[in-house]
Amino acid sequence: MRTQVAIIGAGPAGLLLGHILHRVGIQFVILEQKSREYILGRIRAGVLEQGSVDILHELGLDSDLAERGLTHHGIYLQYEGQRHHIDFLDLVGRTVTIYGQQALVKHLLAEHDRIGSDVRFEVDDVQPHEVEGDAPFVTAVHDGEELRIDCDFVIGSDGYHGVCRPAIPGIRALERSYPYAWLGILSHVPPSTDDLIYALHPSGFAMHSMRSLEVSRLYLQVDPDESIDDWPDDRIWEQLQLRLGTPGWTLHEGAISEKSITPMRSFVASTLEHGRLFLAGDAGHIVPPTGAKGLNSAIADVALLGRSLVARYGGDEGPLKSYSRSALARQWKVQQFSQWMTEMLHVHRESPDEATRAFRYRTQVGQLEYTTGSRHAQAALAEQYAGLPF
Ligand code: FAS
Ligand code: PHB
Repeated sequence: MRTQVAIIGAGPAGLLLGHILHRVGIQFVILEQKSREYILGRIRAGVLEQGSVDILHELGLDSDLAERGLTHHGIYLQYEGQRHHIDFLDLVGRTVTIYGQQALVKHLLAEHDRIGSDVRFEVDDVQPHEVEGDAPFVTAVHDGEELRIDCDFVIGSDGYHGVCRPAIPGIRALERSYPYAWLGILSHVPPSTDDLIYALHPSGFAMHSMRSLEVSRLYLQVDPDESIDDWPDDRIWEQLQLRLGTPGWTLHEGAISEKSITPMRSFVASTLEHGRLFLAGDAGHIVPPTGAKGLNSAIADVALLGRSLVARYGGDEGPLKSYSRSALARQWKVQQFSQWMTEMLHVHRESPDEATRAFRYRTQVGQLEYTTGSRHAQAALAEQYAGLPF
């Protein structure tokens, strides 16, 4: 078959790009290795930047978001038993919206079904070919049938473990890992807070987020090699109560419906392009979730890439030629913010020397005291958390 753009991966990046192309009549196909049920069941991010909300609105894809999203004016930073509100709306005139990635993927896919998009699930052995030339193609196996899809462009929105990044010769990745992980739970109990709480505690980082006014999403810092089997529900709640507790405040507990441990690492590819192949989202970069930037970075890439492809089909090659450089420049600013939030809020146990660990912890308390005491520092956090311009 022939199409104009072959999109590999039906995560938020691939699904959103398909909608951008559809609006201007650019043909595409989306090839996904997992089943429809699998991608609809993935529980991941929970916060949309203002820019992400704006692009969904611009594309007419925000009806569910408008109904179920929760607008938050800021976050709380907590340390040494004190909880401080950072008011984004007051500081930078922007807000964030709590809206689970699972709900976003479900809505984007339902809209593809409604417009009759060609989205294929359980596709195996997807491979891009001849992307250096002007007639690339993709091969794959679907329902036992070998596919060849001739196209103008191949988009690798196939995530960190995808096939597209490795298809770029000589590509390098700058990366780092963190000596801790996040244990996340979903609990069917109304949130005990209005805005998200990020807490530094001597026992470790903890966070109170949410998915709705009925469902709470909470996280605990754990060691990267820990097993979820070592964390029965009562131990999870005991640590959440310890790390999030403040005088006069109650953390309401409930049944835990999902729990998992996610490692924390960062990586950025040296390029997001090779000939007619372009990478977007986790295929090109990942960040630790502390700054709520993973999903939003994928959306930012796709907003830029989508506009660049539309310009290219309109005869202007400029935006597409600068896509990789522009997207990576924005991503490095996101990386430094995510690293800053992560290192400020997690307990660092790497050093065997207790005095070194104590010194590190006190400098983090100093960072938090400066940030919560300075309107300028708060504005810098607000500007980055609510989202840099696309
Ligand atoms: P995705 O990984 O979502 O999608 C890629 C798609 O490509 C997948 O569906 C995959 O099956 C498919 N694919 C891969 N290889 C393929 C192949 N060879 N052929 C066909 N299809 C292929 N971000 C936050 O902001 N906050 C969070 O709290 C947060 N928590 C996370 C927890 C976990 C466990 C993980 C893994 C990520 C988390 N993230 C979080 C980051 C996450 O939200 C990503 O940034 C987001 O999913 C990126 O979207 P995509 O780039 O579309 O990649
Ligand atoms: C979430 O709700 O899953 C969430 C929110 C903010 C973060 C990370 C995760 O920084």
